[in-house]
Amino acid sequence: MQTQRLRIAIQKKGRLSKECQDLLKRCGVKFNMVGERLVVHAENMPIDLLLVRDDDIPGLIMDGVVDLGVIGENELEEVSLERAARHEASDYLKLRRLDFGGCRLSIAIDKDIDYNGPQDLNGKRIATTYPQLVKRYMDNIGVQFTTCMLNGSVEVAPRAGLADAICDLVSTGATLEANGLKEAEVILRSKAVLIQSMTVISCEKQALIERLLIRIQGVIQAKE
Ligand code: PRT
Ligand code: ZN
Repeated sequence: MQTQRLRIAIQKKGRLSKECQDLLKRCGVKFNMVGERLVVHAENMPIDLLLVRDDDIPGLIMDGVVDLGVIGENELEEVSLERAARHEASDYLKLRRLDFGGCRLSIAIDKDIDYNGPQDLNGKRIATTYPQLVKRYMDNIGVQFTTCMLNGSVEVAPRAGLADAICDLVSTGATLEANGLKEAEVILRSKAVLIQSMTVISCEKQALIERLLIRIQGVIQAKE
C-alpha cells in the first residue's frame, strides 16, 4: 500500500531509538512522541515514523512496507541471510552508515581456555542469536561447529552447560568479563545504517530522501 508520505521505520525502544530520534530532529523533522503510538506523523514534512522492534525493520524494508529504516548492520545482515535462505526478498539499498550503534559481533569463550585461533573452535557448540552470521563466518574459514539458538541470556550459556562458546554483541566488553568469558574472534563490526527499500517510489519521495541524506551528512559532519 503506497502512501504519499515517506515512511521511516525506527526502533521504538532500545539502544538505537534515542540517537535515531535525535538525528531526525537535527535534520529538521518535527514530531512529538506521545504514548504508545505505532505511527507518528511529522508536523512539517510528509514523513511518518513507524515505531517498531528493531527485529522487524529489515523485513519491513525488504517487503517494501516502509521506504526507509534505521537498523544495526548485525540485525540487517542476519535477517537478510535468513530470508535469502528461505528464498524470500532480501534486498535493500544501504544509503548511509550512521555514527551510532557501534558494536562488534564476537565469538567468546571461557577466559581460562588457552586459545590459539579459529581451529580451536572446531566441533564446538556456539550459543547465539545470530546463527546465519556465525555460519557464514565458520563456513568461510572451514571450521565445523553446531549452534544453540538463544534470544536472550546468551552470555550465561557456557556456564549453564548449554554451549562451549557464544557469539554475541560486544561494546565495552563488561558483560563478557562479568560472565568469565573472553573475546576470541570478531566476526562483524557493526553500526546503525540508514537503508531504503528497493520498491520504486514517486519522484517527490525520492527527492525528499535526497534532501534528508544531505541534511544527515551535515549533521554528522558537524559532530566530527
Ligand atoms: O526491543 P527490540 O527488539 O527493539 O531491541 P533489542 O533488545 O533487540 O535491541 P537493543 O536495543 O539491545 O540493541 C539494538 C541494536 O543496538 C543492536 O542490534 C546493535 O546493532 C546495537 N548495539 C550496540 C548493541 C550493543 N551496542 C550492545 N552492547 N546491542 C546490544 N548490546 C548488548 C549485547 O547483546 C550484550 O548483552 O550489550 C551487552 C554487551 O555490552 P558490553 O558493553 O557489556 O560489552
Ligand atoms: Zn530486537
